[in-house]
Amino acid sequence: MILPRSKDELLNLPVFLSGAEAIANTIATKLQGAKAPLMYIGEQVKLNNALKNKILDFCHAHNIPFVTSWFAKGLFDEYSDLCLGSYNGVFSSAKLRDYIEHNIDYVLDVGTSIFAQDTASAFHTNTHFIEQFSNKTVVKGAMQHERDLLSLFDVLASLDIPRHTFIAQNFATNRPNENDKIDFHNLSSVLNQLQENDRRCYIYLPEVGNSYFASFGLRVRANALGRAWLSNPWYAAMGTSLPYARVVAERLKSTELDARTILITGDGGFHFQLNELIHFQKQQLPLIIIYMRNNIFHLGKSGDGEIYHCSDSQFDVQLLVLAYGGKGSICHTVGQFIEVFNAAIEANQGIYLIEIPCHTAEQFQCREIKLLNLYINARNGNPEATLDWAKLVQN
Ligand SMILES: Cc1ncc(C[n+]2csc(CCOP(=O)(O)OP(=O)(O)O)c2C)c(N)n1
Repeated sequence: MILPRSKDELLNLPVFLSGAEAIANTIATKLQGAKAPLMYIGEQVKLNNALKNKILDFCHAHNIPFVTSWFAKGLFDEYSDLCLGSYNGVFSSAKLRDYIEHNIDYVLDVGTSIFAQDTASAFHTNTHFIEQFSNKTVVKGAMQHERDLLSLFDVLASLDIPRHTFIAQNFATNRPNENDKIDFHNLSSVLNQLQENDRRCYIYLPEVGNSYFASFGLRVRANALGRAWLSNPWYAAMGTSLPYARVVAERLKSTELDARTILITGDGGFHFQLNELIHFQKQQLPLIIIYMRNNIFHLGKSGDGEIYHCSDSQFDVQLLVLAYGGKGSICHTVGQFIEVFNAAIEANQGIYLIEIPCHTAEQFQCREIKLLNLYINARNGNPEATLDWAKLVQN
């Protein structure tokens, strides 16, 4: 086997893409005829900063709003005017759905998965408007480092494409009342308000479990690390959020970026990666842990068996963080959470664990999980759920 002599040789392979002009011209013609175009960005862009920047430049040059798939969440500043957040059919917020499903007339779909994966396609509920939308151009990279997509955007940048009119949308969520119970149903709204009013970027590490689904409601800021939301997909093994958080915290420390590492986790997923905590203590890495405590493995639970009891009401997680030189608090209300969270953000020192006692009642679940459960119940033939789901989809 002949290996390249250097890394540069690998990166500079010739681009055999004779059709770039033809594709770019088609896109330009479509954009010229469109009144409300949209760029839909997928996971191929996740590890390619150059491509991400070219897409951003293109959108800014022509005033084209963009939205990511769920798998590409965390790449862009979701508080900027052109970034509409991440879209996933019926699982998206009502305001985002309304804009996308009633306004757009052309979609440029860039770097989405070759296979329609269920988490990114609204769990195959047939409610993913973009997936079914016909006036769409789909471009997927087939070369190393997406060099074909990079050259396509170079050609696009040289073409005469109009600047579109786009009126900034307001996707802000209401701030829950300070006296409300804090739980999965309002966690993302509370964090969004806090992030909106804070110039420091919160880098979120949601663990697989209810936390993963609740975190799709988060609005994230861009930062120099390139990602503000990192997680394994929901099928993947639990147990990576703390190692991911460690790498993020190490990078923040070495680059002196004014951002914060924020882990959101269920108790089950957290307990079996505790071995990582010692490194935060040894390296004096700041970390905020939002510990959603329900003493069970809740996501995917299908019975009341002992097997789901991952913790015990006697277990004192506050003493555990103390052992690692950290601090913690228990928060029952939105007001308590805001106070404790702000103090931890300011202090930016060591481990700070915010324990939120969580209820399993439906009213305290996040919107995404409620919808998923409704859909599963409808598919299982529950008559009430079938009716509710049909109503929801019609709307
Ligand atoms: C290693 C591993 N075991 C099991 C699962 C299946 N699984 C996905 S979510 C989940 C429950 C998560 O419980 P917890 O961390 O307590 O969070 P909760 O859903 O209760 O908020 C389980 C068991 C998995 N993804 N990975």
